Amino acid sequence: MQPIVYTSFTSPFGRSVRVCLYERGIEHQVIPSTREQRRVPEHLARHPFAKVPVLEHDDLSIYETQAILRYVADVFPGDPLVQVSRV
Ligand SMILES: N[C@@H](CCC(=O)N[C@@H](CS)C(=O)NCC(=O)O)C(=O)O
Repeated sequence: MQPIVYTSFTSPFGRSVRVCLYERGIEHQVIPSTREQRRVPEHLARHPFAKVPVLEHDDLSIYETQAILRYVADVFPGDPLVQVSRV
């Protein structure tokens, strides 16, 4: 199943998720979420703090950007998304 990203188009957190999916070459569906839509029970079941982004993939639903980015990096193979340089 194609991942689904619930986000708002102005969200820098949502953009991070989309950039990582893009870097991995993963097609995904974006569902824009307004402030009002984030407060309905369906969204609160996805994100208890009524925020975005949320990633749904297969039977998994993940919130918190760092957790989503780690999931994307782990599940979709590719080059490292983070490079640590030591000087
Ligand atoms: N700690 C969260 C922060 C997410 C967050 O603050 N998202 C903002 C959009 S950039 C949001 O949903 N704000 C809506 C609100 O607070 O009503 C994460 O890292 O994903």
